[in-house]
Amino acid sequence: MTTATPAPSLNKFEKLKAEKDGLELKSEIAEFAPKGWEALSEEDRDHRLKWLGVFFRPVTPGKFMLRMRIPSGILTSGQMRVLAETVQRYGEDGNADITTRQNLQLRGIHLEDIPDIFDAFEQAGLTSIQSGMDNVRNITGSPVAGIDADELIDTRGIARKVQDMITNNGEGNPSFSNLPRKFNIAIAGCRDNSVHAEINDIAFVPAYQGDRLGFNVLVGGFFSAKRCDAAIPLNAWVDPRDVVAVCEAVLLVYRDHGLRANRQKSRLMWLIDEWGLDKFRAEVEKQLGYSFQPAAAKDELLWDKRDHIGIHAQKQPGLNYVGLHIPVGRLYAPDMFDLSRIAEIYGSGEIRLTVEQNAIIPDVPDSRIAPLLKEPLLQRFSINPDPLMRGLVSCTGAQFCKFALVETKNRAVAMTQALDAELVTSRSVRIHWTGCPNSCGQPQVADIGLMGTKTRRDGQTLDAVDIYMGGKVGKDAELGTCVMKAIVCDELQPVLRDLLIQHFGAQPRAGDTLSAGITIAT
Ligand code: SRM
Ligand code: SF4
Repeated sequence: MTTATPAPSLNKFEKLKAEKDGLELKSEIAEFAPKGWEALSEEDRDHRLKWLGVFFRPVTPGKFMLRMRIPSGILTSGQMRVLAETVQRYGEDGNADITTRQNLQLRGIHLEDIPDIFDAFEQAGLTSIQSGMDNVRNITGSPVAGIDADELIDTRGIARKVQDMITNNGEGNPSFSNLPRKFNIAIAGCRDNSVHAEINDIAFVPAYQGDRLGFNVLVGGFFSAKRCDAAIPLNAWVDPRDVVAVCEAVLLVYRDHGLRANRQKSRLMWLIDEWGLDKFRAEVEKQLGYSFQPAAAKDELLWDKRDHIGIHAQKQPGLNYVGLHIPVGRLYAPDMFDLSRIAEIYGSGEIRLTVEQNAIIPDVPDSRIAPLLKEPLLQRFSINPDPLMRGLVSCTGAQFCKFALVETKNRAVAMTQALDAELVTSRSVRIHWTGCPNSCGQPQVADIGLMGTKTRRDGQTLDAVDIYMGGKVGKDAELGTCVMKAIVCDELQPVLRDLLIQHFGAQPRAGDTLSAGITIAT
């Protein structure tokens, strides 16, 4: 396959990629790692290493982050143990975070240890290859694929094959290492759109064509600081066996024709805008070598989104999956060892991750539920969290991310605990925090989304958030919009309290009174 032709006016990143493919660092790492991070060129340190999934963190220089690839968020207890050992042995002040793409990021890693860590990953069937910069991100799929009693299509194998195609079975694939920008793929096999199909560059959602079950294809969904758009129908129906080929064709069209001059206008939707959907579709068909069948008239996303927390009967009689709430996805090495142990003792040795940054233990026999519930880990990783904590999601924020305008994870947990303590809420409310307009914490899909910003008052710069509302997930998903600007973080809790009371049926606990009301149009 040929590689992309760079656009005539090359921006900094196009130049960087044209000068040297980030994947080349793979064969060089054994040589440069022992010299330490200070010896690296700025381009390799800050950017090219991300082709190997190794992220320099300017907030904690010398302590790198490793972003894995875990298709559908499914890993074995053995793999989780290798990741736990990595954090324990090599992570200085290390931890791992479950991400909003059903993935894991490990922290506190020194460059010198990366070759040994990669050897351990290879032996365990793990990879972090091509997980950052202008590459395809973790492939998301239903977290209960293969075990959901109401599943339509088991998407596990498809997601894995898509990853293998993109990464050349984890070896690294120069065919897809120079995309115009990042690229997100989601594959939904269940009725509840558990992958947020609407916010991916390509998404496959289940749909019947006559009596044949396959997928309708959506394209162009994305969030960026400048623009956010839900994916639009490509008017194509795809047999499950053709998903890999369709992903490959779309990626090749995007690679070879995607806009590269301005990185703020490089995501797939910008190409679709420029060409129009009909031309885009025709180019993908040309690449595929056949015409798409038109989309099925309706898709099968008929349910509200589930969060998978709690105990749920599987399609396999006598077995259950148990969803554990992991507050804002934060794990430490002992937690990871414990999850591995629990998955082996009570389940089949498998662990699954969700886009809500939680974990699922599948295949727990009815008879093993009671002893599992007595495990000390379940005191912290509850199967029945408080209603507001249950729907909490947060991006990394200022603790590790240089783009962050505010601290997110710790603040999110503290404020949510306080709100759960002062309010009685009969339903879970999905509150998503994101530290900056890049929207990694997906505030636009939330009931209440909080996007970090700064505001000036009395000559001081203060941490603040813009508030989003109206995000609808599951069937008929819609993106939320900004309803309030620059609420100072120190004054946010009463504002959230009022929103929860006015819009989500929360009640003050006995003895509390309503604070001065805030009214907003949503
Ligand atoms: Fe993100 C960049 C973290 C999901 C949109 N994102 C970053 C970086 C790499 C910036 C950096 O170098 O510091 C962040 C790393 C911080 C760190 O140390 O953890 C980062 N993004 C994350 C994660 C970890 C948030 C989380 O806590 O879960 C998620 C990792 C997913 C994964 O496993 O691969 C993450 N990022 C997302 C999502 C949500 C999604 O995919 O559903 C989005 C919005 C959807 C989208 O991309 O269309 C998202 N991240 C961005 C953007 C804006 C992209 C754009 O087109 O402008 C950036 C900045 C960029 O790429 O220039 C960004
Ligand atoms: Fe960092 Fe901003 Fe993404 Fe949060 S939203 S992880 S602060 S880039």
